[in-house]
Amino acid sequence: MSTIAVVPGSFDPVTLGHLDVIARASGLFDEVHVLVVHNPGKKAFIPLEQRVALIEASARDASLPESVRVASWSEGLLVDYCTQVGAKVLVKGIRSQVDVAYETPMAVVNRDLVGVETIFMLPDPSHALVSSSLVRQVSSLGGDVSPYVPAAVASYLRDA
Ligand code: COD
Repeated sequence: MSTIAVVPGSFDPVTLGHLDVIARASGLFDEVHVLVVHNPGKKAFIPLEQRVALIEASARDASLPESVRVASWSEGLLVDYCTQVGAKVLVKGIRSQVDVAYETPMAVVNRDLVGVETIFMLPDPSHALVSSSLVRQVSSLGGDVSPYVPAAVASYLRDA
């Protein structure tokens, strides 16, 4: 039976840190579903469909395997998606103790809800300080974000 892992996030926008975690996960699991989750409590910077398209373009440019798929989810629990596709694992990137503190309760609840396990993965240290919010801030103020994001995202933000 193939093992499916879900890498969820807002990906608003996808960064080189996210892409590093997705690439590492693709080496460990038969299928990796990168799931762009709509958070109704957050005002999106980039529309959901565009975030999906940017991850698809970035995965292609990085020559990630076809086992990496991109989807979006805007109804209900994250684990409902996992149940729907038969995924047993969530992969979350961890940059610091702050991420551990934020992610740990969610990991426990997700396991209680449907038995999905969460794996914490460390990015390459060169990407560990990158966040989507930092990219949004630099881009909004007219700065160059190309060191932090895939080329497709840098180009989208330049033209936006
Ligand atoms: N390097 C490595 N990992 C990174 C980096 C980086 N530079 N930047 C971010 N990450 C990790 C984050 O720690 C996170 O694990 C993931 O990448 C996604 O990050 P973001 O910022 O795109 O997304 P978030 O933090 O807004 O998370 C959105 C989720 C939907 C994943 C989250 O809110 C979630 O799991 N929600 C669960 C909703 C639910 O079902 N709740 C009920 C039960 S808990």
